[in-house]
This record gives sequence, structure tokens and C-alpha cells, in this order.
Amino acid sequence: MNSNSVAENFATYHEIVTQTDAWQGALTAVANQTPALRKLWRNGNYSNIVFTGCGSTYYLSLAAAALGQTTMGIPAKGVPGGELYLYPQATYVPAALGRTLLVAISRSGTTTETVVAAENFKKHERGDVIVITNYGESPLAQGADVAIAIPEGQEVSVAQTRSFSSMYVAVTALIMTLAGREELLTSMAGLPAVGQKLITQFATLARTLGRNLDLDRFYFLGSGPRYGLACEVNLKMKEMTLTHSEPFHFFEFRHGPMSMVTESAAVIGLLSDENRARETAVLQEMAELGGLTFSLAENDADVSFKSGLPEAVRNVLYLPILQLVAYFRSTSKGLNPDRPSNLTAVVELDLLTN
Ligand code: F1P
Repeated sequence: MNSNSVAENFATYHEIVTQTDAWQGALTAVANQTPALRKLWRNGNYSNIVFTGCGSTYYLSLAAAALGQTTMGIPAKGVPGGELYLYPQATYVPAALGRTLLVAISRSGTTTETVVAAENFKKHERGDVIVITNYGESPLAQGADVAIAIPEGQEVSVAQTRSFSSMYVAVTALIMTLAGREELLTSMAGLPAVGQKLITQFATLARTLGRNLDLDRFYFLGSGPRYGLACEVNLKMKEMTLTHSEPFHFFEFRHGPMSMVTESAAVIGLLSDENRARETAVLQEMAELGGLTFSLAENDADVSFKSGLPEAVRNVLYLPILQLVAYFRSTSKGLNPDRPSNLTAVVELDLLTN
């Protein structure tokens, strides 16, 4: 691909295609904090884990909670920072049911809902706080019991790409560390090289799909640990391209939303190994309705990772190509992917701890 063409001059493009450097930074950041993380986990006596963030980092929390509960066998949930502020009683377990580990995730470390939710959590002595952020000097990081900072994930664009995937790799490594899954953690060292190869191999395909302006709606299907990632790439499509788009769990799409499938609809499946046949069946049904389907999976898909890595540690591979699809659709529509309409990089509100 001609890297000097106008479309590739936006910061977002550079941030997407260099993101695997930040994945390496994430692995190093978690490794550096492993003694502190293991000590916290050993002494914490937690009955459950709550992951939190806002916008992209809420979707990251959803993905992390599904992976965490599956891997660690402990109840885990992903909740928006704003909901923890407004309705803590709808999320936190009563003290009698044990202590909570709060994992607060934020690119900036300054989003008010997330910062105040973590402050309230500590104030009410609910448990301990691990922070994952790209800014180690941020208020959120400063208030953490253990902070995992990945400066390599910092970016100038509003829509999260490199930052998100760096924090997702970090939370995956955190989960494998706390679960004591050394073999899975070790295998993550292969992620940056596999990711870079994927970007090089499929960037042109992403550009073709992104430039197809006959499509006027996108549906992203993902289940289990991939549903939160489907929500995130859906947000990229919204933020960068102002296109109607929605995320769904695979089976849920049949229960009404598939009525929206026409020849101008794209249905994009984040296919698992675990439930591949059931998930693929949904995509095939949507193709029969005339929708354009597009699949990503380890093998035998439109985008095949061929990573050779265990399924539990390679979910980040679904992100770069779909980020590029949104990027190329944005530039094809004459929009600026670096500056989404109505958005700022951080939402700061006048909220007090309570
Ligand atoms: C959270 C966030 C982003 C969103 C937008 C506004 O930021 O909501 O997820 O895409 O950029 O801010 P942060 O807490 O992760 O810094």
C-alpha cells in the first residue's frame, strides 16, 4: 500500500498500524508489576472482580470480565464507571459476601466517572484497585493499589485504537498472571509479531471493505469474551464514520435485529474456535438474506489469523483490521478520523465523591 497517499496521512492510520509496539509495552508493563500483583491477589481474599471504564474502556471491561471469569473461575462483571457512581448498590456485593477487586481501565486516567468511582470504592473500603492506563502519572493511576501504565499506547486521535489494544493486551496478561496460567502468559510474547503480519497482510482487504460506500449499516457479532470487542469495533465505526452500526451477541441477532439485513448491510462476525459452527451458521443465514458477511477467525475466514496461539490470549487480533475498515470508510466519506464529531478525548464532569 502506498503509505504516502492522502488517506494515510491521518494520525489514526499511524496509530493503528504501529499498535503492536504498544502490545509489547503492555506485556512488559504487566511483567514489571507481577510481584506486586501476585502479592495483592494472594492477600486480597476477593470474592469477585469488577472491571470498569467508560466508552471504549467500558467495552474493554466487558471483554475482560468474560475472559476473567472464564479463566479464573471467580465471578466477574464489566460495568460503566458512570453506573458505579450512580448505582453502586446495583453492582457491588454486600461486605458480608466478601471483598472486591476493582480493575479500573482508562486511556487518560482522568475520566471523571472512572476516577470518582474508584475513589468512592476505596472510601467505602470495598477492596483494592488495580488501574490499567496509558498515563502513569494520572489521577486514576496515582490512587491505585497497583497501576499498570503503558505509555507506548498513547495517541493523539480521539477514537481509541492503539491505546485500546494496548490496554486489552495488558488486561489479558493481568488475568493470566492472577490465574497462574504461566503457559498462556508466555505464549503472549508471540502476539506483536503475529499482529504486525496480520496488518500487513490484510490492510488492502480492509481498505476495500472500508471504501464500499454501497454499505449503509454495519452489524458486529461477537459472543463470550468477544462481545465486548464487537462493542468496541462498533464504536470505532460510529465515532470515525457516522454510520448506523450496532453490536450483538451472535444468537441475539436472530431475535429481531436481523430484520435490518439488506444488500446494503454488512454483518461482521468475530468467530471463535469454541463455538465456530454455531456462530458461522448465523453469518450464513444473513448472507442468504442478502447481507454482505465478513468473518475473522484463527483459520478459514476472510481474515485468518493463523497465529498458532491459544484462543484465550489472542482476542486482540480481531481489532486492527476492523479498526482499519472504519478508518478507510471515514476517509472515503471525506471525514476526519482523528476528530470524530461532537467528541473530546476525555469526558470530565463536576462530580464529587459520595
Ligand atoms: C473514555 C472515553 C473514550 C471515548 C472518548 C471519550 O476515555 O469515553 O472511551 O472513546 O474518547 O473518552 P478514557 O477513560 O479511556 O480515557
